[in-house]
Amino acid sequence: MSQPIALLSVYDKTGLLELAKGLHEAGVRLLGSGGTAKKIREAGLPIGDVSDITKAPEMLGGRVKTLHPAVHGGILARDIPSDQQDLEAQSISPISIVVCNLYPFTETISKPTCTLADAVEEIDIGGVTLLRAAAKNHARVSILSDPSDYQEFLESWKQSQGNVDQAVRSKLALKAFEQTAKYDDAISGYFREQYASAELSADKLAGPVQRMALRYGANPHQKPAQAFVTEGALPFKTLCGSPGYINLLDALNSYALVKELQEALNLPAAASFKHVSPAGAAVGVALSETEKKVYGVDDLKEPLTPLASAYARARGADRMSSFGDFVALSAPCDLATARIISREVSDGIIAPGYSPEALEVLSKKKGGKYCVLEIDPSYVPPSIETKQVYGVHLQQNRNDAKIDAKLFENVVTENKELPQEAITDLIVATLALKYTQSNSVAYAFHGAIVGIGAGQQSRIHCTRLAGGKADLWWLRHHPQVLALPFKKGVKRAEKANAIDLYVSGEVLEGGEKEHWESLFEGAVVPLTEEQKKEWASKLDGVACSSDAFFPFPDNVHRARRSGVKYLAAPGGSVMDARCVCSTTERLRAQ
Ligand code: 93A
Repeated sequence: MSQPIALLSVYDKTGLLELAKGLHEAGVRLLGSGGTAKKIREAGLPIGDVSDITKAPEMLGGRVKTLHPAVHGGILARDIPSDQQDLEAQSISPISIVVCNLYPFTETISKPTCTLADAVEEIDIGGVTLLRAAAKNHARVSILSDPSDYQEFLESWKQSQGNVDQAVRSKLALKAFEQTAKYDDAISGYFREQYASAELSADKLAGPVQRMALRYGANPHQKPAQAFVTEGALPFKTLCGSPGYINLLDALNSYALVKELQEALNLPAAASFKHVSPAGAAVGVALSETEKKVYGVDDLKEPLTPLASAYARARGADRMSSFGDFVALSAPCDLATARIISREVSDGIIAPGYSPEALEVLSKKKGGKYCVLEIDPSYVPPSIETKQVYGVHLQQNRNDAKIDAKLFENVVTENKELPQEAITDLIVATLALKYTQSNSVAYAFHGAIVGIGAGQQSRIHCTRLAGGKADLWWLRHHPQVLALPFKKGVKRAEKANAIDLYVSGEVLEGGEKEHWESLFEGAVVPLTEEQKKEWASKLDGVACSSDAFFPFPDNVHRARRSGVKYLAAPGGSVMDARCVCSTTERLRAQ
């Protein structure tokens, strides 16, 4: 058998001499590229130059060192007769071991003085080719891409007298592939930044771009931050303002929700997001005169379009939580919707378009800094989604569960009646849960979320939280609330806060009490517990959805106290029968 050959070409020369010495002692013939061969030779070890086999000098200032059929033929040849014949015909010797690590591209580009030319020069071509070729042919070749593997490899080489286990070669090949992938990621990331990026200056924000630099991440100290896609362009463009990291989390999740709502119910939909969960979501069901008052849109000059009704409902369900929201619309924003938004404290909006008048209104908000994003409605996200937590990549298929009327066909109670309005509300509630922090419960009525209990560790806490919010929402319909004698000039957000304190019956003291009272003309009579109870009993026909089974019937009882008549939850609890039975009993009792 001919003498095995190792080809060495490393930028990081850590452990190189020990490895070369060991391989030499084990009878391996060494070949090296310029600097690598020099270092080994200077240590007194015999090593040939790559040019001995290529019969060509390194050229172009080092850009071509190992790129040659004599090298890659020697690496890629399989143990099959036709490959062996090819090698013999060209007088090429097979190479058994490749030792290679790459030019430090990432370190170079992280230097503030790095120019584009510096970065370009640091792109390793021959080394990547060595790694890939040797890793591809790992059925025969061992590829050492990490100095920390040298010692162990030497031992197995010696022990096996040159026949290292396939498992060893496979593991080494995987490592080499991971390294070239990471290296390519760094290169494409750098060029994305150079050639396909919108910076924070307004003039560059016009067209769709592949990458967008963000001021910072989830917190101001989390820098740098960016948003990008690896193919094509980002599915949205910025028409006004500059979105932050959390804005984008809200925008993309909320748009996905409204898009699905519109597809499921064939009505324009709107959502009001805060901290990556919906505070409200609704479809465009027309508002009654009372609802217009409750949602604070009775004084709007423009007639309410279905889209405007959807946003009024989404924004009005939980006005406290929606303060400073991110808005998503399923249809192009019209003037009426823009007018409602313009009066509220809000951070930004995403929609598949804007009428010129609507855009004009929104562009003036927040002193011209209101974030206005236009999403491409035809965009289809990839089916696999990956995120990284504490350095660990988590990957899953996108949640493509279809939420439509079909999902609610399995009615398990005695009462099988499920009116169309209830199906609409169940779809709204269940779809909202799909885009809410996991472990949550939502109540919906008249095509809108009226209470959502998001991301609680206990199911009954979700049900209570959502129920509590629905109760407050319903109390806001009480004639005494609608007649609260607010002084002229009290701001909308301040009114919302004052009403919230009134309906929740908070006991105020001192300065807070004084301030609250100062908002009204004259004294305000509080709602008594009896009045609240009596009013609560008037609410019926609410739909409630849960993203996991109810472990105990207490959830059913709690939901019923907030007017819930239709419950949707996955089965699977040992208490399923009890929960179903409680539902039937509760409804029969009333
Ligand atoms: O410029 S290169 O892409 N052209 C090549 O043909 C080539 N072959 C190996 N760089 C090349 N290499 C890289 O040179 C290796 O990846 C290694 O990082 C470095 C080793 O160079 P030297 O042996 O001269 O120190």
